[in-house]
Amino acid sequence: MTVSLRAPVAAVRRFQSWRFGLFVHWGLYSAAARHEWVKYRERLTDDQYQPYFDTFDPDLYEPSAWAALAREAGMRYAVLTTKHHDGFCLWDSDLTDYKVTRTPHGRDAVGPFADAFRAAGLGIGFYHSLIDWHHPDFTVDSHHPQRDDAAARAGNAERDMNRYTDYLHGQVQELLTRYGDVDIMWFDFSYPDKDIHEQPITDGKGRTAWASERLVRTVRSLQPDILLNDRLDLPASADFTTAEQFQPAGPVMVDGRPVVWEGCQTLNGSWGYDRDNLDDKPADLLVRMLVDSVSKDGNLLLNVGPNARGEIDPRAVRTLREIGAWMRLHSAAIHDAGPSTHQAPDGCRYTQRGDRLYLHLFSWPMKHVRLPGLAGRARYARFLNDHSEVRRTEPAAAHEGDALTLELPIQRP
Ligand code: FUL
Repeated sequence: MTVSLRAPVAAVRRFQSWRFGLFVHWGLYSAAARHEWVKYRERLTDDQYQPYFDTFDPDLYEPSAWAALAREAGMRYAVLTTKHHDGFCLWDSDLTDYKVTRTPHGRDAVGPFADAFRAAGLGIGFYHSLIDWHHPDFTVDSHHPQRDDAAARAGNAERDMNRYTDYLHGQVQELLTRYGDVDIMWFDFSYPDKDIHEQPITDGKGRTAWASERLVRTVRSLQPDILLNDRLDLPASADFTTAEQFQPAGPVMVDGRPVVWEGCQTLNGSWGYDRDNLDDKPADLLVRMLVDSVSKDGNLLLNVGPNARGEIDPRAVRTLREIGAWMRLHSAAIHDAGPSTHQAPDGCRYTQRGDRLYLHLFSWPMKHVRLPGLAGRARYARFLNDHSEVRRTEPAAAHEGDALTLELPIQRP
């Protein structure tokens, strides 16, 4: 049997129709509450990190509340960190004791997540770190995670990567056989240094740590419709490209062709719960990022970092609700929508769904907006928030150009 490295087109289209999703970074680092990279950044030893494991007791973990909030925000899918770089597993893996069922919580956390989000009608994805600061066959030591570090990487020549590969593949199999249909497998092997990114980690015999092609074949044979992101060292398997914390200038191109892409954004620069970081992006900026993404044919995966009790903090809740208030009235311009072939005027974006063109004004102009190329093209114009008519003026004569002019009220709706 031959298994394609790519997801079926219908699954990719469905993913694109969702447009807006929730990213959830949750793990032991949520207790440290100062960034999910805390172990690396502060060079914490395993012993120093251990208290977060010994006390992990998210007594308020209620994924149906997360799912309800995601729905309210107008999101259509959610991606959970099953294992982040620290190696801690949120499910009851048979392959390690470094897992949620050995903490005071004592229960699987991935199953309830999958059930709650599916029950709310949302798609689900699993983030899974390919690098592992806890596994003895992957890390040099916990002070020295193998990332961006040539010396640490050179140490790999002495290693046998097979044990780590077996572990990784075995864990992915667990995730893809225990929880029903999974829509997205969001692997993470991302190195800021592009040169390093392009060279897979190998041992002395040239074996890569994650044997990507075999891994992808396993994933696809277990879940034929699943989507994979582009963070394996195997471009042929990427169903979508990831833009991390930036808005691409236009539709994302790879080798001169537009590709499916998903931007991922934090609320405040940290993916994990970061208690003292008040650098929150306001909801209206996040709405503009969402609109901008859709206008460039992308999705937005917006992150929250629940705290160690399992709750999304009140500031994040407020932001998501504010986005939800906008989505309640404007989601027609987002879900199932995509870019337009029309060129939006400066400071504006177009999204389009069928023959409906949605104009998004990032700043409120003085009374009029001119839409080049649209003279004679619009049957009707209205606001989305209240379906009130927007009066429009066509050019009176050919020499007046091809712009349609909309008349706007003084007060921004
Ligand atoms: C990065 C990771 O290192 C971050 O911690 C986060 O998970 C982000 C989405 O991907 O590469």
